[in-house]
Amino acid sequence: MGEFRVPKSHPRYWSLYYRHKIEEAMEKGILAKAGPIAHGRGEAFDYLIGEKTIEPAERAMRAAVAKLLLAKHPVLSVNGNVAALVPKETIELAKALNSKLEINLFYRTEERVRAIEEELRKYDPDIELLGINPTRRIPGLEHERGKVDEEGIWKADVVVVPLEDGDRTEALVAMGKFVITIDLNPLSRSARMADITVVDNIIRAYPRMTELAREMKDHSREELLKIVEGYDNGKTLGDVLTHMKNRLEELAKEGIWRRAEL
Ligand code: PTJ
Repeated sequence: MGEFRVPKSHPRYWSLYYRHKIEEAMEKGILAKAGPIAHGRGEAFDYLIGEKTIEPAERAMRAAVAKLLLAKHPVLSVNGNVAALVPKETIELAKALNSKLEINLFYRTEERVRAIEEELRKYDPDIELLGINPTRRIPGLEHERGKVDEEGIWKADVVVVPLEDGDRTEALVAMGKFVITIDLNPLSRSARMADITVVDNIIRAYPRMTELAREMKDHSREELLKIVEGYDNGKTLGDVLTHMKNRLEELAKEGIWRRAEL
């Protein structure tokens, strides 16, 4: 496997670093063929928000963590892109939230499930992983795309489905699940269908959600409920679009030509 040789001084170091992670994951059989396409789309939207966590995302993360701490049976879903980018951070977040982890794939093959399991076990060999032998089906989705674990997503009251296809998000909402997604594209179907949408790069969002979970775990039920009830996903998505519009307008006014710091 090729080594990552780009010097840290490169202005796009982190972008190239995560691309390398995507390439490596492809070689290890973790990623779906469509994985790099999804990654590229994410990168494009990250440019538009300014490659940082914006206030509407922080607001969504706070509500998401509150809801997950209140949940009876929270589940974090793991797909190929998530295992490629944030394997360790996913395990840390699951532990901070006391949540189950389920490998759940849009393009499911048993080889990919095994490759993802192997990747996650590098960071914790004893971690409980669901989704290896799923026995249930999400109603309305055909065979491979709909498989879920009886003890995981099937039973869950709150599910986090990051970097997810919109059709599946909608099917989970129709099953009565409270659905949280992480998606850099605020216009995607997933972003529009979920109960809470965190428009941020999962690379920034998961570590921040872990911090929030540790900070908020001693909050009372009432405090957590107040955060969830005061949250409005429609407003959050609108605020993300306004952020993008304002940012582009400001850049257009100030000029971007030969501005190296952007
Ligand atoms: O591993 P599998 O088989 O479950 O397949 C995973 C992919 C991602 C290929 C599959 O779920 C898929 O096709 O998803 P979509 O419909 O391309 O949606 C993925 C969404 O994630 C897009 O809206 C991207 O903008 C967004 N995205 C990509 N990378 C990131 C991201 N959002 C947050 N952080 C990222 N790093």
